[in-house]
Amino acid sequence: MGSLGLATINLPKISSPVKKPIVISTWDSGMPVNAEAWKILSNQGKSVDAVEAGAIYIENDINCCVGLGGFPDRDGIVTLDACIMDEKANCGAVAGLEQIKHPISVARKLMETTPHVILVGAGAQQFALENGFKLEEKKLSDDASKAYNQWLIQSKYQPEINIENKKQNGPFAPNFFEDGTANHDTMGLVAMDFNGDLSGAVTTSGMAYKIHGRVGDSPIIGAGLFVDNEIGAATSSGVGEEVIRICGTHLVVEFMRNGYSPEMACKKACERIVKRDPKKAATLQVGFLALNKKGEYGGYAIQKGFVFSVKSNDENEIHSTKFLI
Ligand code: SD4
Repeated sequence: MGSLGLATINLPKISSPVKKPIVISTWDSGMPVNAEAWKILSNQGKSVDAVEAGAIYIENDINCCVGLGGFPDRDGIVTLDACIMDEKANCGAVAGLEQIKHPISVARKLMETTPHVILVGAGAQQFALENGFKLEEKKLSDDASKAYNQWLIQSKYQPEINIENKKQNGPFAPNFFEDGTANHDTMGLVAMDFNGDLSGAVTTSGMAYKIHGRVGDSPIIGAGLFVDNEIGAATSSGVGEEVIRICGTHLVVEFMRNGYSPEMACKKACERIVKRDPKKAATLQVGFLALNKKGEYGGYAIQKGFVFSVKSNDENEIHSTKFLI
């Protein structure tokens, strides 16, 4: 009984319905990636299958800077990073993988058939070959080769902010400039399926002209990708070293656990990077993208220009994020 002697009525809590299935991915190049993932999600398939399918799609595109069509390191070698994580926190990753077309599927194979989480370099390639993946020719795509030869003239490692977004002729136009500067369209995607289960995948050739052997955030669980099926999932793009320093996507998920919306959680992670070294942060880009268990999503970036793609039953769009600087 209440203080006025009235019976207390337990009103039902009003909450918006969970938006599912849904897939969100980095950059405008995420649109066809989402479409591929959607084929699985819309048929009540599993989110882990959907994110892998999306990553495979973009790894297949030789004109895109993910996968073997990507830009090389400073020694002229394309080395690939990828990871995948499912709703049970199973995860697998490969780093510095050469001459294998689908690093995301090698990562999944590792996740599903071994007790390990990360394989690197020659060991990752050996594992891929032992599991039936084909060794591809050691060759740069025409675009990558032109850009690399141009870059060699100055040989300066200087990641360009948002180069992914500066392409003039559509998502899959050549991703480099006259002077050979280029970054990469890291593809990170997170999805929730019909059951409400979350998964994520990331695939990239990493920062162009990196030191041979350098590993970015993309294949590091908790940096480039994190999934907690109780809370949400997050992925990142941009200068990987900055993301690794703050365990970026794990941090984003923890902020969501503490009640922040996906957008605010991404914002707070960006602030963490800027706070450490504001001067340096002004020269680089990092963007985060997050999805929570309600199907709410959001992103935030250090600089202007980070965009992401969303596909659900009522949306098929590119969104730009807010930014700090
Ligand atoms: C890396 N985070 O290797 C990646 C690069 C990237 O869009 O996201 N480019 O550090």
